[in-house]
Amino acid sequence: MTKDYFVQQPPMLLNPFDNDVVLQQVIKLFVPNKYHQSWFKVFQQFGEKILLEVEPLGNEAETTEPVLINYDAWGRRIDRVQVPSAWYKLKDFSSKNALVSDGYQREFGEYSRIYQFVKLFLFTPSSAIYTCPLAMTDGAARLLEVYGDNSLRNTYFQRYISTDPTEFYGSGQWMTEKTGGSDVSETETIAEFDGETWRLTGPKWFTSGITEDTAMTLAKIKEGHNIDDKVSLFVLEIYNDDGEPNNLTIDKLKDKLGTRALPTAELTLNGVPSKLIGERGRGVKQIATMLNITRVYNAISAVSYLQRALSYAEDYSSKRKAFGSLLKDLPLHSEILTETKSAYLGNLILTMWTVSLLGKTETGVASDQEEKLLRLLTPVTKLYTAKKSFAYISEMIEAIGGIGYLEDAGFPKLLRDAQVFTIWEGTTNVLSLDLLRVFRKEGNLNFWIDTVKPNILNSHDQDVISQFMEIEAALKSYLQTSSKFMQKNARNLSFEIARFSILSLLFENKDDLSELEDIEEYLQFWITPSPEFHRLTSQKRRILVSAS
Ligand code: MFK
Repeated sequence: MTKDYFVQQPPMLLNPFDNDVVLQQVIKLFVPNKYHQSWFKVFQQFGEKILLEVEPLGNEAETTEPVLINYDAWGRRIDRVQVPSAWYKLKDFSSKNALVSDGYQREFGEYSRIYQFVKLFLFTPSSAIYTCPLAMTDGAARLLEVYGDNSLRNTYFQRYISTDPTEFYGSGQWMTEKTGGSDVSETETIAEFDGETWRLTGPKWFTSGITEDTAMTLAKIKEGHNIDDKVSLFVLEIYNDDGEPNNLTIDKLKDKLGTRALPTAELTLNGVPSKLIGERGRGVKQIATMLNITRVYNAISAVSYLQRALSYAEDYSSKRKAFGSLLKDLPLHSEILTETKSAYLGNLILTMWTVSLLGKTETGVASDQEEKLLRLLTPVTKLYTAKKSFAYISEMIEAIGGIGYLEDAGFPKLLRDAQVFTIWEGTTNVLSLDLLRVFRKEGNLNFWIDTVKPNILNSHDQDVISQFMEIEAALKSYLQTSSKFMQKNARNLSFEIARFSILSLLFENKDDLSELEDIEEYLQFWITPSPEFHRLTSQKRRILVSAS
């Protein structure tokens, strides 16, 4: 008879809303009491749907990766991207559950974006990152809301925000070309008017959401022999009425580190019929509207992935024994979990602040200061959450030990996917430089200092106050330095703006967060000076030299 050896109980995915007290507390900070009960009921039920519907679809999509079939048996070029039916079911689920629509129906006024983003938060880690097409669709909707004419608003916009899967359109965002992922002004795609429509010709190099319906893209307008210096913005339909690629070839699917269920293609446009959006030559400025939405999606996705890894590691720590104790009772193991939870809380509260400012701005109730804060916090939140998410997911995989490293246990996917959050929608460097663009445009940083400083001073925590004074002085000095010096320090600045924004939010809401048992420890984590703080403050002499 064979002996029954020990088999470890695995960590379980539980209802992601019910089991997340941090999320519940943070939501309460940003929305009025009158919504708490009814929203929480919706989120609880939505959490059940995630377990019962989305998780199986996501798993199915992950196990059957997209395939590109360029030719049929007869040698005809067909360029068909084959994805499992689960991928389309995720799309249907998204429209039925109003994952884009909620942000535009605005049932809860300025709070509608928070409502929407909580649902996206719950959806994302189970969805095989179908959130990526949703991000682009939402960004496309916002573009048309701001820049679209009536015809575009009555057609594509209505479809992007539809809750009827037979009407719903998803959109891609085709910016990247071989000439530039960051510097999109170098685009080689040309737009020519043929008397009836604009026709686009050129290469597109990183086109996610190739199975969606439309795409927003950039091209330079050519008239006769003249080609514009600046890019313009266009919308196009990816497939024609017969379901074939619409005057374009799909040349290759990217072989990516993560997000493998999401088809990302290389394309050649061969005269794709397109519509011009907004003003000619203002493509970069206009598509930035879309980027600012997708960057907030990036942040919520990064934080949701971090939460998923943490929830697995926490559950595991209450099931796994080592050295005579459950892992959760081992001081060092528990310390790492607490540190990760602190990171999660801080990143979530920062993201929700940004989401709340987005909602206020879009519904016209934001003050001038809040609009400026949104512009500043969007790149900062995106870059910060991406970096922290990847680092702490790695910690949580380590906390699960050897099984954490196994593909068939499901954890490595979290880390592989999370790497994209640092690249997609702009790298950490590009976003740090975007912060400098905010400085240049806004002239000074007083609107940020005026917002966070009172909360820092009210903390009566001398350590935090003196750190803030140093950062405030450093920031003011930096604004006087050379562009090169500022660029070199842009990451340090961004990271510290993120940390002090989080500290400000935590101190402002400390009493309301008191239900979180370890709130003092979470605060301490954020108070501890970061490497970026040391880098910024240890360079005062260099600042003076650079400024002189
Ligand atoms: C989820 C899975 C994904 C699957 C895999 C994907 C892998 C990754 C594939 C990729 O390729 S991701 C890379 C995506 N690319 C980007 O995110 C673009 C990164 N580059 C930037 O963000 C640049 O900053 C940007 C192209 C937006 C601008 O560069 P420029 O050409 O130097 O812009 P410029 O001249 O400073 O600004 C032009 C106008 O836009 C200015 O306005 P004005 O003309 O009125 O002065 C700017 O103020 C405005 N602007 C720029 N960024 C803005 C903005 N306005 C508002 N918000 C912003 N963020």
